[in-house]
Amino acid sequence: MAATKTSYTTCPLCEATCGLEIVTRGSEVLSIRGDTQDVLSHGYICPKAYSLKELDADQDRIREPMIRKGDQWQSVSWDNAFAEIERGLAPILQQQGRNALAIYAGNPNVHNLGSQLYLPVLILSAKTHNFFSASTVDQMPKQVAVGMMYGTGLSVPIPDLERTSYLLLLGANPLVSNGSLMTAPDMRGRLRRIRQRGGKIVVIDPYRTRTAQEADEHHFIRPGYDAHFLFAIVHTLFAEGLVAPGRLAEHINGLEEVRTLAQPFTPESVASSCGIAAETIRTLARELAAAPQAVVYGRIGTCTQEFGTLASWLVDVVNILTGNLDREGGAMFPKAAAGARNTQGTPGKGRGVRLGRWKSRVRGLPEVLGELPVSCLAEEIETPGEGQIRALITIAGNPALSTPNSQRLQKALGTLEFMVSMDMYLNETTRYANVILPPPAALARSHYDLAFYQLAAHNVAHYSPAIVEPEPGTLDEWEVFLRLAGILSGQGTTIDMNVLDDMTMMTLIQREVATPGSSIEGRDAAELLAALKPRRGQERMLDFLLRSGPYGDAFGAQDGLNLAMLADNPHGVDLGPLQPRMPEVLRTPSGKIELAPLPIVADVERLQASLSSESENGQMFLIGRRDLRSNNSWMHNLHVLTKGKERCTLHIHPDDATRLELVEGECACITSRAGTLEVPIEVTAAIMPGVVSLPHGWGHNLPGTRMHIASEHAGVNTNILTDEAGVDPLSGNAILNGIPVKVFKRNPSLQPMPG
Ligand SMILES: Nc1nc2c(c(=O)[nH]1)N[C@H]1C(S)=C(S)[C@@H](COP(=O)(O)OP(=O)(O)OC[C@H]3O[C@@H](n4cnc5c(=O)[nH]c(N)nc54)[C@H](O)[C@@H]3O)O[C@H]1N2
Ligand SMILES: Nc1nc2c(c(=O)[nH]1)N[C@H]1C(S)=C(S)[C@@H](COP(=O)(O)OP(=O)(O)OC[C@H]3O[C@@H](n4cnc5c(=O)[nH]c(N)nc54)[C@H](O)[C@@H]3O)O[C@H]1N2
Ligand code: SF4
Ligand SMILES: [Mo]
Repeated sequence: MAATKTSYTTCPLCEATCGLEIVTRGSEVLSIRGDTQDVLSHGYICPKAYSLKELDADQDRIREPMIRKGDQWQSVSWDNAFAEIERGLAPILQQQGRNALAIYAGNPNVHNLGSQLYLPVLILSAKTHNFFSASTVDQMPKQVAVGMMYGTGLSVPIPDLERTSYLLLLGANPLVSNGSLMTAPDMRGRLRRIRQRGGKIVVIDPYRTRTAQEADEHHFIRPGYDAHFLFAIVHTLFAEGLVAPGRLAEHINGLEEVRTLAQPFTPESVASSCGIAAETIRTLARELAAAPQAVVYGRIGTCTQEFGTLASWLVDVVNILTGNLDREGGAMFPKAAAGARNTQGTPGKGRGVRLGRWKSRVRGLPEVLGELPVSCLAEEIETPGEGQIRALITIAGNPALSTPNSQRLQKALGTLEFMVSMDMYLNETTRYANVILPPPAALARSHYDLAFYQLAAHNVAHYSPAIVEPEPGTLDEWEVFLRLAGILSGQGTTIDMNVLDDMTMMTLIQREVATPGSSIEGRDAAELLAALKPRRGQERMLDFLLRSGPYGDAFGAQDGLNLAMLADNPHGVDLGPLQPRMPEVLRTPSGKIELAPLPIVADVERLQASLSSESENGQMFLIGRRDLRSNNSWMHNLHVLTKGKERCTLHIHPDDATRLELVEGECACITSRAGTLEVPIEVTAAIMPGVVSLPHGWGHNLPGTRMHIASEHAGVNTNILTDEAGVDPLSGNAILNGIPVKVFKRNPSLQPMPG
C-alpha cells in the first residue's frame, strides 16, 4: 500500500484563498482540513473545502474530451477534439470574419493559474471584439470606477479589517460569501475582532443577512438606492464641514466638483426612496467622519444594480473625503507579488484605463476593459448582418444560468453554427457545445492566486504544486489554451507546444525589459528566458512575474522572491500588513486621484432623475442571495453540499405574504418583463417588505445535461426573471438586483380573466 502524503495548498473555490492541509494516499484524498500555519487563513476553512474531494471523485465530471453527434456524446482523444474544433471554427472565421467568433469566460477562470496566464493569449489570437465574461454580471462597475480614479482596473482599495474601528458594509454578505474584492479568510473572526476592539459595524442591505446579524446596526435599503444614500452621506460631510482628506488632499483632482454634484442629494431628498431616515444618514456620516479609522465597503448589491458604477465610485469618494483611503484601518491598496498593473512601469503615473474603444454591434454598448457586456450576447447571436456571432467558446462559464434573461440566451445558443466549451460538466450551457474540453481535476493542478493577492487584506504570496497525479489523458489548461490559440491564429493543430510557449514567454519578457521603471529594465531577454529553464508553461510564467515583481529577485540583481522560494514555503510567504501606497500606486495620466471622472459626473443626472420615479402599484423588487454551501451554479452536483432542506426558495416578508395570501411551502408565481417562474415560498421577516429574494445558479432540470445529483433538486433559475434590456451604462454591467416583479398566488395567465 502506498504511503500517505501531507500536502499544502490554497482552496481554489472562492476569493478567501484558505490554506488547506490535504492528506492523500496515491490519488485518494484521505482528509482535508484547514492549514493552521497558513500565513493568511491560519487554519480557517468553510464547508466547501471538504467538497474538493467529492468534486474530483464526481462520476459526472468530464474527464476526456467529448464530441457531440446529434444528441449523442462521444469521448475522443485530444488530437481528435482539436481537429474537430479546427474543422468547425476555421471556415466560420474565414468566411464570416473574426467577430463571428465570441468568447465567454466564467468566474472560475479567476481562480485558476493556467487561465489567468494563458487565457489572454487565446483572447489575443481570437482577434474578436466579441469577448464577454462573468465580470459584467459581477464587479465591472467597481473596476470601471477604480480604473478611472486610480488608473488600473484592479486598483481596488481593500478594507484594512485588522486595524479599522468602523466598517460600513453595503450589499455584501461576507459571512456567507467569504468576501469578494476583499480576500480575507475568516470574516466572522475578523468582524468579531473589530467589535472586540470597541469598533462598530453597520450593514446596509435589503435583507437582514448573517453579516447584518453580527453587526452593531443594520438598515434596510430599497434595492438600487445605494448611490442616493452614499451621495447623501457625501452631502452631509460637505454641509457639516466634515470633509478631511488629510494627506490625500495634494493627490486629488475634482474635490470641488464632487461638492457641487452632492448639493441636491440632501438626506431629506433621498430618505423616502432609500427607505433610510434622513437623521440616520446624517448620523452615519458623522460617525464615519469621527471614527479614528473607518472604511466603507460595497459588493454585489452595490454593483449589479442600475447605478452600479456610481455606487461603487461613491464608496471610494466617502473613504477619500473622510481621509480613510490609503491609511491604516481605512481602505488600502494591496501590493501583490506578481501580475499587478499598479506595480508595473513608472510609479505614480500611467496610461489610465481605456474604455469604449469599440461598440457592441446591435445595441451600441461600449467596450469596457477589453470586453462587451454579456447582456448583449443573445442579441449579437440572433441579429443577422456582418459581425453576427456564429461560433462561441465558453471557458469555465455557465452563462445559460448566470446571465440575465437566460431563456433568450439559451435559445440563441441553440442556433450557433459551432460551439466549444472548456468545462468539467455537461450542464445548461455546455449541452449546446459541439466539443467539450475538460480541465484536470482540481487537486491535480498547481495553484497561485494571481488575481486575489491583488485584492488581499494582507500581503501574501502562496504557491502550491499539484497534490495528486493528473488522471491519464489529462492536458494542462495552459496547453489547451495554447492549442486553441494555435487554431485561432491559423497555425493549425500540429504546432509544437514548446515553441509556442517559448514565443509567448519571450514576448512577455521583451515587453518587461523594455518597460521604464522595471526592475529588469534593459536586461537581455534571451538570457532571462534561459534563466527560467527548465520550467515551462504556467510555472515558468509565474516565476517570471514573481522575479520581475515588486518583491522579486530581479533575476539575481537583488534578494527577493522567486518560485523556488515560494515552493520552499508551503504555508505561504507573509509580505506584511497593507502599507500606504499613495501616490506610487497611481497609474492615471494626471498622476492624481481622479475624484470626479467625466463619464461619472455625466451619469449623476440619471441618478437625480430617478429620485422622482414612481413604482407601479403592486410592484415588488427581486434581489439575489448566496448560500454558504453553494458556489454560483456549479457545485450543485455534490451530495455533501446539497443534502438537507431545499434552498432555492422565494423569501418574502410576512406582511407581503399575508397581503398576497401566500403560504409557506406552497408555490408562488413570480413574473417580470423577461419571464415567469413558479417557486416555493419561505416567509421571513429578515427581508425588507416589498422585496423578494431568490438565489442564482439553480434550474438544473434541463434536457441534455448530465448532473445526476443537481437534477434531483433542480430549483429554478432566477435569471429567467432578470432583464438583459437594461444595464448600468458606464460599465455595461447587468442589473441583477432590484428587478421589478409581481408576485401572485397562482400563475395569472392560467387564471380566468375577470369579466
Ligand atoms: N441573478 C443573479 N445572477 C448572477 C449573480 C447574482 O448574484 N444574481 N452572480 C453573478 C456572479 S457574481 C458571477 S461570478 C456569475 C458566475 O457566472 P459563470 O461564471 O458563468 O457561472 P459559474 O456558475 O461560475 O459556472 C462556472 C462553470 O465553470 C465550470 N468549472 C468550474 N471549475 C472549472 C475549472 O477549473 N475549469 C473549467 N474549464 N471549468 C470549470 C463549471 O462546471 C461551470 O460550468 O454569476 C452571476 N449571475
Ligand atoms: N457560498 C458562496 N460564496 C460565494 C459565492 C456563492 O455563490 N456562494 N459566489 C462568489 C462570488 S462569484 C461572488 S461575486 C461573491 C459575492 O459576494 P457578496 O457580495 O458578499 O455576495 P452576496 O451574498 O450575494 O451579498 C450581496 C448582498 O447584497 C444585498 N443586496 C441586493 N441588492 C442590494 C441593493 O440594491 N443594495 C444593497 N445595499 N444591498 C443589496 C443582498 O441582500 C445580499 O445580502 O461571493 C462569492 N462567494
Ligand atoms: S472560504 Fe472559500 S477559500 Fe476558504 S475553504 Fe471555503 S470555499 Fe475555500
Ligand atoms: Mo462573482
